[in-house]
Amino acid sequence: MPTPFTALIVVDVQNDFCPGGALAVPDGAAVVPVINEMVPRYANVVLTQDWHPAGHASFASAHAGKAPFEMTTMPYGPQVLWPDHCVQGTEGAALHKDLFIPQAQLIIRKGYHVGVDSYSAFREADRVTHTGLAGYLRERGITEVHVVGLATDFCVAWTAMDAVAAGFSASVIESACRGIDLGGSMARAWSDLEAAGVRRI
Ligand code: VGL
Ligand code: ZN
Repeated sequence: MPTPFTALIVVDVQNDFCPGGALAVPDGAAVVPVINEMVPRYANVVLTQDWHPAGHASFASAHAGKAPFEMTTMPYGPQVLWPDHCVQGTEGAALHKDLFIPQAQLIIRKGYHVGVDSYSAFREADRVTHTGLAGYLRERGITEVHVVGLATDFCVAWTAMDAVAAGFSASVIESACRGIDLGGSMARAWSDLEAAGVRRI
């Protein structure tokens, strides 16, 4: 149950991650009514948007000879290469039209540095550049986060694990998430989440 010190973080419920989008998560739009229904129980709600400049380094199209879903090595480590998605200001980067969260207090955008990906809403993939979300939550007296949205095995999982790393208690609400499941990434995400102390609701 949320307390007055719990924030719901709604991760990347954007057109490109829904059926018909550039990086569609299977059944991704199914999270929309589930999230709409839970939101009134929260005093604090934060949304995130994956928000890449054109030519972003996480796009396969930015790497000669590479195809989407292949791996590459970035200065900060291994990186999955994705189809072009969530380009700043495009319809694909917009929130799903049926997501209804008028009381959301903050929209945090991430992945806007052209050379660095950011699955986590707290910390970019270089693991040192912070987005400011932890400071925002802390200043508002929030101690706990519930994480929902897309995709379970990437942005949801990394956000929940970084929430714990930043000192918050964190839960992932499974019925309000859907995953990509690339090469066993769903099973790995759930075991990493458990090991990090994230609760699975
Ligand atoms: C995501 C892959 C690339 C996500 C974002 O929202 O899970 N996945 N960019
Ligand atoms: Zn992305």
